[in-house]
Amino acid sequence: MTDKMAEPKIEAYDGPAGGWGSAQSLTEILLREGIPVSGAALLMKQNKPDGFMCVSCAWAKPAKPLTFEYCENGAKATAWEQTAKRCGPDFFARHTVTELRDWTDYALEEQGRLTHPMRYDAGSDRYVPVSWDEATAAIGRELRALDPKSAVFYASGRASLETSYMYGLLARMYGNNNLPDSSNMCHEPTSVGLKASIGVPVGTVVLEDFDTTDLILFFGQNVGSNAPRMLHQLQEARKRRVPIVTFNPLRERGLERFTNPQSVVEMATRHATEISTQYHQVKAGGDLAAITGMCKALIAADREALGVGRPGILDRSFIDEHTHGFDAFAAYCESQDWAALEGRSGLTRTAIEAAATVYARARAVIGVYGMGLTQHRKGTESVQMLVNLLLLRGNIGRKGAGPCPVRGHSNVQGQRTVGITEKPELAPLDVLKEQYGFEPPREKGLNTVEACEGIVSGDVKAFISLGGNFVRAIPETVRMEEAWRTMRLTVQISTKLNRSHLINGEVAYILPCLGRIEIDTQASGPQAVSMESSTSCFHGSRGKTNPVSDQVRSEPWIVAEIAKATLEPNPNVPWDSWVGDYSRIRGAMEATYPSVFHNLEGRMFEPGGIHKPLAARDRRWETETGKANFTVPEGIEADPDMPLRGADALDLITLRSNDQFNTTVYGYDDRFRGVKGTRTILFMNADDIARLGFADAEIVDVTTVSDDRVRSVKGLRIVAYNIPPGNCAGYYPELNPLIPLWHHDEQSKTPAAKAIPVTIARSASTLQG
Ligand SMILES: Nc1nc2c(c(=O)[nH]1)N[C@H]1C(S)=C(S)[C@@H](COP(=O)(O)OP(=O)(O)OC[C@H]3O[C@@H](n4cnc5c(=O)[nH]c(N)nc54)[C@H](O)[C@@H]3O)O[C@H]1N2
Ligand SMILES: Nc1nc2c(c(=O)[nH]1)N[C@H]1C(S)=C(S)[C@@H](COP(=O)(O)OP(=O)(O)OC[C@H]3O[C@@H](n4cnc5c(=O)[nH]c(N)nc54)[C@H](O)[C@@H]3O)O[C@H]1N2
Ligand SMILES: [Mo]
Repeated sequence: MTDKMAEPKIEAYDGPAGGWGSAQSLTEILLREGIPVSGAALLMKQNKPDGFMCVSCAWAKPAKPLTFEYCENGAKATAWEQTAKRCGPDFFARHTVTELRDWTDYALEEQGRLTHPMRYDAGSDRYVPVSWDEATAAIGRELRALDPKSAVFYASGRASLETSYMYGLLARMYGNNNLPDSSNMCHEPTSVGLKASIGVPVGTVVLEDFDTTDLILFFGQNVGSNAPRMLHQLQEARKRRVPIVTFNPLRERGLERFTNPQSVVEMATRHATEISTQYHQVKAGGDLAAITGMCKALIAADREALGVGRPGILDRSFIDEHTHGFDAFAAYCESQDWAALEGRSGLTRTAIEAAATVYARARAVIGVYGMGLTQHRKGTESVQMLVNLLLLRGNIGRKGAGPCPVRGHSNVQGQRTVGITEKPELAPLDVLKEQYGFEPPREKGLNTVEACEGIVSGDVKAFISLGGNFVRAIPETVRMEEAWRTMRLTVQISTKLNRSHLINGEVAYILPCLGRIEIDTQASGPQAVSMESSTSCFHGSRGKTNPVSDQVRSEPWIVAEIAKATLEPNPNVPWDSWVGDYSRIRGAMEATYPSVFHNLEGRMFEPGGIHKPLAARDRRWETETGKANFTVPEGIEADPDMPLRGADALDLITLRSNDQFNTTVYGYDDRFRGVKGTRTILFMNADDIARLGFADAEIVDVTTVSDDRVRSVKGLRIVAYNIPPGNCAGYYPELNPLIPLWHHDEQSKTPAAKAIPVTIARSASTLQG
């Protein structure tokens, strides 16, 4: 089955981010999902202190929310979860798994919410209904028969702090630290890079910093599509004439201009605020060079000023008191050659110096970043280079300043806080040992890439998934799908059907769960859960709607049942009592992390949330040197294989459209980029199209440059686009077959999804969507 799509159309979009286009797009999805317009009253509860926390992105929730504290994409995510459509046993009876493998991501999730636990039946090649008792007993039996090192417990970043805490404990009591989470594909360079540089694995900026900052630097984050509520902070800052300097290969609409869809006046007058004051179309992977250039310019200007007796540009007292490694870093910058920096960044020296000049004038600077900085072979070094820039003028641990990684899933950061990590040193193993009386495993567990390697080699035999669509989100689709089906056990705790359910192991279960928006009633009554935002604030969340079916269970309940069926009973771990009253799970979390969750129960519904203590905010540096570290990278090249590429190779960026949440495809329009009715496209620079002998709208095949195996995606339509020469771009996850598993950040092993070397050829296949 394929989707019925309108004839694809490519047409430049003139509107701002937000505005009338956003209102229209939202109405369309509410209608399609069968949500009555009165049901939209639900949206009024979104991101409010007494309501539910959005299931889309992790952006901060203000203490004084707007009347409509949601955005187009947050509302789409609510509509997607609250759809009137259902995917139950009758659906599975009608379709074999082999048949469903040919369906698109869109078609699968469009079937609606999963309603019953299902077991894979190899004889009929179908999923068949199973009771919860049978399902959890069988999963426990399978896990007990395996070497604990051969099972993986993945978490996509949505599940609550309570569920995640229990899930981490389950894995460790079972016997491993194999706890990769979606963060391994996303902000792991942040966890590794910021921890080494400034001693905390997360950003230091909180919402109030946007009120006092004098400059925002913006690297590789598409705010208009992926964290739209942040546009309100950016718009407010622009009203105070705060400059915003953006580095992005694509001119993203949300970074150009914004009309607040909640302002009657702005909507009526079609008034839009200009967002970026400087827009630098850096080449993919060129940030390392661009930021090095800014640092070089600042160091030179400082030297010059001091030489003629003027005050310096750098914050010397901060550098002396708080940092380590400045001299080596300054020497490194001075030794860099401008021509090389220009060549690699794709920016002129003048442009880089213009950015450095604005930076030198600002007292408090925020450095915002997203996947454009992290998803590279040198992703960690890129993050650390941004920290270097901030350190030069003391822009960490000061009001209105600091690094601001924009996290992805709504609780991805929180999952790390409660022990979902493959790195044993990041989990309080001794405390857990004491608290629960068991011997936690001490060996490093598998991260995402290592879990994939283990599946290929046959060492990993079971994969439990707490949400997500792992098979579709990882690199190397073709080889991974083959290897996946050799596993003994696959378990998916999910809300909607996706491709990971169909690439199943020998024994496979789908366990349908409640979403966060639904009322979760347990022995003690309706329950609340908590999560952590991108700015390290904890918030409570209460479900508001009736469960989609009486057969779905809550995530804590499912985790507890798997644990009870798998583990020897341990009187110190009261799984049933926890599930009966989630405040007891929060009590256990507080016992494990007393300073982090002090009185979480009493404070989780406070407006603005509870701030997690962050040493670096107070200029306490919990690093190896006890200082904030300047880091010298290996070089300015974000991809060590770059010199091996031929002249015909382009660097492919994979990214999100405005109509998807990760592997969830809401629709086929990417309004801001002017694409309608298709996702199988390749954005290319017009000069490259001509130079390589193609034409706009031509259908092409794309192949990865590598010498180990052939990786291709066929039938993409060329779209001439404003993108730097030498770069091209297309949509994730359709292009994931092109990413080699080894193409990852060296330090954190985050797949490098943003600069994949590819060549392009005229397509042998005929026209595609
Ligand atoms: N609506 C919606 N919201 C989401 C998501 C979603 O899919 N849909 N996903 C969530 C998740 S899990 C995450 S991690 C975030 C992701 O949010 P983003 O970090 O915005 O992720 P991407 O869409 O991958 O886009 C990254 C941006 O980086 C730019 N870019 C690419 N390469 C480079 C480069 O080398 N340098 C620079 N400077 N820029 C570059 C791209 O042009 C693009 O604008 O959003 C979260 N929020
Ligand atoms: N090429 C390329 N690949 C990428 C990226 C990229 O930019 N380019 N980005 C990477 C990034 S940043 C990320 S975070 C990963 C995302 O990887 P994942 O987090 O694994 O994938 P999602 O698409 O977010 O998962 C969607 C599924 O989650 C389930 N789900 C939704 N809500 C709930 C819930 O409340 N509970 C449970 N249990 N399940 C739920 C639904 O069944 C849905 O089908 O992909 C990565 N892959
Ligand atoms: Mo992410």
